[in-house]
Amino acid sequence: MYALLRAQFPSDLRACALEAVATDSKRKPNYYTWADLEQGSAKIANLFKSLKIVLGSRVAVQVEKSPEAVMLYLATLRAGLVFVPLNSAYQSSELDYFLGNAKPAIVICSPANSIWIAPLTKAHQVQQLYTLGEKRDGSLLKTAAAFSDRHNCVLRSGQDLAAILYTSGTTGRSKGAMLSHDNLYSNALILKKSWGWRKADVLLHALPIFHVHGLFVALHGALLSGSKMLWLNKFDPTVVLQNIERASVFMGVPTMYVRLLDNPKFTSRVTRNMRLFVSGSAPLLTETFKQFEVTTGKRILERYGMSETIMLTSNPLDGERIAGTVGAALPGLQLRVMANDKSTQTDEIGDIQVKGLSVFSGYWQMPEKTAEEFTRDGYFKTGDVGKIDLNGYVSIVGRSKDLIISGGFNVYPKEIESILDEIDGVAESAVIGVPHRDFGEAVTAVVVAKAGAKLDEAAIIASLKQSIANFKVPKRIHVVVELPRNTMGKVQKNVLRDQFSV
Ligand code: MCA
Ligand code: AMP
Repeated sequence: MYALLRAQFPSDLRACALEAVATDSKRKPNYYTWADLEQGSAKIANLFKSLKIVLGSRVAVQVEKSPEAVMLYLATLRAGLVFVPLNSAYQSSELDYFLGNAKPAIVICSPANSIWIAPLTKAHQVQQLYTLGEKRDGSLLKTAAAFSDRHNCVLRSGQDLAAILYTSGTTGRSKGAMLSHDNLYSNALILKKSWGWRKADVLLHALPIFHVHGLFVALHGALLSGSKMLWLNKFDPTVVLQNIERASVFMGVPTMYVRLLDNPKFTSRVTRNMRLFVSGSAPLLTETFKQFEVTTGKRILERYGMSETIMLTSNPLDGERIAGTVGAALPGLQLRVMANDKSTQTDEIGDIQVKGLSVFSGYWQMPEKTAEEFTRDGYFKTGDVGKIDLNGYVSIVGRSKDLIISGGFNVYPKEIESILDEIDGVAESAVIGVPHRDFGEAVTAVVVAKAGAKLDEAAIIASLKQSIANFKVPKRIHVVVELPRNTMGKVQKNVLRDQFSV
């Protein structure tokens, strides 16, 4: 993958590849040339090579977003190792699971977290732990500095693993989606063509880089086109607005668009140089799509994808972008909607299944789970429910998986329910997503107290914040006498959603 990206770098490596925009107005931007990316990643790749670990070993990375984190990603590919990005919000029990499952040879964490991650790496017999901070601090860069800035990319086959992306599971256990170099490259190439990427583009990159959206869709697009990036370590509408006039492409989750539209300075004037706004990871409300068009005179291009498949469908670059749809299947991908074991008719609702070049090979170390998620004829069951119209546009109308998407992050109710059920005084719980103006859906818990026990919402929320990533913590906890159940004894989450949606 690295060699293919590298082949598209501009011939003049002294050109600016990435401008790290200062989020603090007193600080100056930092400029990184293409040569900086090449040489910085070479040093880290040479450091990894010196460790003499087996090709295909995992490199688990939980760091804050920074240009050096991009070099670390590129270095992992160059060294023939497998990149395992982890959400920077994950806490100790979550990391313990990922390290136990991925069994990485190398872990890189932020300097601040090393105090609690170091004992975990010991427990999981991780060979090497390095730290990498947002300000070029930490042991990784210090150690890599002694190595050569030239490195011959280790050749891997297209089927070899390039990355494992953890995605939550319906049973509460996260599953590692295994993505090969071919999966990554084929999708990047298709998106480059479909979205008309060109060298003159400037990508305003404000997404996190521990997920498919920011790491593959956005970053690969720019690297594969030799396009410059304006790099924001965090999404901040004010900083986006200060820089948007210098950009031509922006990618975001719907929450980011809602927040931009809330800012009176977001106008057709500041967005006049932009040629492409892409939205994905969660449903974009028709209302947001329309308000965006009224405000900027431009239509957001909505697309649909998954960690297991990278991008599957896209509204067209040229042609009608239709609100409430995610566009047609991308070239190289077969998408069908199934009901009662048959392909549906036009506009008939059913389960979305996909097959194609970017579809993963399975879940890391979970052959049974993998077998369950593929049909006999090799289609992956997405767990999304949708329909296809006469023109081939796909609409997602729901999910067959019990999943909440909050601000573009996935939360599986089962995981939160298991944690709530362990709390003193909780007899049982149900976790649902309710509509939320900012996050699209808000994680909400409904709990039943044990006889005689008193439950305190604020205390439960505070204790959850100590143990799980913040975005998973319910925004509200409602205490009820009993949970509504159907005749089979199953909790009726739809009843709870109606009751607790405000
Ligand atoms: C932050 N908080 C959240 C979320 N993010 N709560 C619920 N859902 C969230 N997504 C918490 C914070 O910890 C804080 O809690 C409070 O909410 C307010 O935080 P705020 O400062 O407003 O949040 P933020 O730091 O500005 O983050 C919002 C965000 C972020 C920028 C929208 O959530 C984000 O970067 N989302 C993008 C996710 C993404 O890249 N998804 C792609 C997945 P407290 O007040 O208690 O401290 S890839 C994928 O899905 C597929 C492949 C695809 O199709 O792309
Ligand atoms: P992840 O597990 O983080 O890769 O999330 C993938 C899921 O995000 C998909 O299965 C969909 O449910 C959802 N998703 C991604 N893009 C869209 C979109 N444009 N509209 C609706 N849902 C989406």
